[in-house]
Amino acid sequence: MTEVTLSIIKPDAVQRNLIGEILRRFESAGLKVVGGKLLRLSPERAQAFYAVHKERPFFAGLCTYMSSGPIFVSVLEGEGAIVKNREIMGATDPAKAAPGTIRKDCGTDVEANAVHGSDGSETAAAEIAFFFKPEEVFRSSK
Ligand code: IDP
Ligand code: MG
Repeated sequence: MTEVTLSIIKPDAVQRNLIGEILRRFESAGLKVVGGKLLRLSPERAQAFYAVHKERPFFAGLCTYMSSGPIFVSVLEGEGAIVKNREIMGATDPAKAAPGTIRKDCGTDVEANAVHGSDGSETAAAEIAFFFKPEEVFRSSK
C-alpha cells in the first residue's frame, strides 16, 4: 500500500550539514519526498508535537533540544513508507542502532538521534497535518 509518513531531520543533523545525506538515503530506498521545509519550533510547539511523551523523564530536555535550532520536516511517500522509514532510521539509541541506519551513522546520542519518523498510520496523518497544509503535499497517488 502506498503510504505517507512524516520525517524530521533534527537540529543536530541540520547543524552538521546532513540534510542532503539523509534525504539521499530515503530516495535511494525508494521513498519520494512529496513535501518539505526548514523551520524552527518554538518550545511550545515542540511540547505540542511530543505531547504523547509529556510524562517521560526526558520530555523537558527533548523539547528544549528540538527547539534549539532549525529542523527539516518532510513528507515521504512510498510502498509501506511508515515501516520502511523506521527501518532506514534504525533504533532510537544510535549506540544500539543497526549498521547502515541513519541513527547509527548520523546520530549523536539517544536524544540527539538525527531523525524522527511517524510510528503508525494515525500518528503519520496527525504529524503531517501538524506541519503541512494539504496543498503543500504533492502525493503521486491517493
Ligand atoms: P522514536 O523517536 O524512536 O520513536 P521515542 O521513544 O518515541 O523514540 O522517543 C522520542 C524521542 O525522544 C527520541 O527520538 C529521542 O530524541 C528522545 N528520547 C527517547 N528516549 C530518550 C531517553 O532515554 N533519553 C533522552 N531522550 C530520549
Ligand atoms: Mg516515537
